[in-house]
Amino acid sequence: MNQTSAPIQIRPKDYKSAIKPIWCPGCGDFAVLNAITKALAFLELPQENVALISGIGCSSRIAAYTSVYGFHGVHGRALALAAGLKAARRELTVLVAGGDGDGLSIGGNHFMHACRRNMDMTYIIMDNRVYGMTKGQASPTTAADWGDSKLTPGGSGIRPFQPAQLALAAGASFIARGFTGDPNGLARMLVAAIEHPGFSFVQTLSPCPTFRPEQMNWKHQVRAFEEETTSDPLLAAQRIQADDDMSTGILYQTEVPVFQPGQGRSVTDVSAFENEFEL
Ligand SMILES: Cc1ncc(C[n+]2csc(CCOP(=O)(O)OP(=O)(O)O)c2C)c(N)n1
Ligand code: SF4
Repeated sequence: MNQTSAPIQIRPKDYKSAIKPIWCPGCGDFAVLNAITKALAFLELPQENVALISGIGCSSRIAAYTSVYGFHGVHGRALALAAGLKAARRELTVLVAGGDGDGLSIGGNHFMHACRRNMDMTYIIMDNRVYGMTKGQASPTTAADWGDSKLTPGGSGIRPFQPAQLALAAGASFIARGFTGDPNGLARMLVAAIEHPGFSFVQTLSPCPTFRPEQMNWKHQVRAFEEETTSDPLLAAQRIQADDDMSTGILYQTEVPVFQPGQGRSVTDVSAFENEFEL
């Protein structure tokens, strides 16, 4: 008798590793992990065709918690590592994840250039507006008056970035803001980000109940962006500027040539440089 075997369906849990997360109870990062695994299962991407690169921080531990290829890298250097990987292995789906400190402070320069370079990858900033791993210092997305401590008496006194505004100014072609309180919405957003050709930026509001317990109220403050996604950068800039950094949705999406070294370009043989610089 002919046996027809049903196709093996890949499930979100298949993308999780055997390592149990050590995030604090209630940390938003659990929901980011779930959203990533749901998005990968929806897209039916084989584990061996995906890589998740991260920096350093509580959020950056995420690479170890998945079963796809991973690299838990160096603080602020996840995007640089990812760019190198994508240049060498263009067939891989490359995801990058880390904290607001990792991506916007020490890694801020890499972020700007990743936006304008537009290599095909998805970057998730798990934004808790604090340095969680190092016990609660102000980050570039922390309000100026938050965090009265010996290090920052009365708060840092420095105005925060709006990450979406920064991404737009730097030339990102896909800008979204998600929330861990809506993991299914976040998963759908990640599917759109992964499918977008080019650099997709997904700022994810991910509460840190340990150092910012007041963020547990985000579920009452976060709302969906009222407008449809725009491809007009001026309109996007106005909307992002007028927003309080708490509205979720795909804010901006446009088509820009994707940068892939070696694709459609001539590649210089390194030995040619040796001749040029010979004394
Ligand atoms: C080069 C370097 N500088 C500083 C540190 C210390 N450090 C580790 S994690 C971190 C910040 C973590 O904050 P964030 O990136 O926002 O992630 P979270 O822990 O909040 O998820 C810092 C400053 C480091 N590991 N390496
Ligand atoms: S310190 Fe904050 S960011 Fe880090 S695991 Fe705990 S709740 Fe999450």
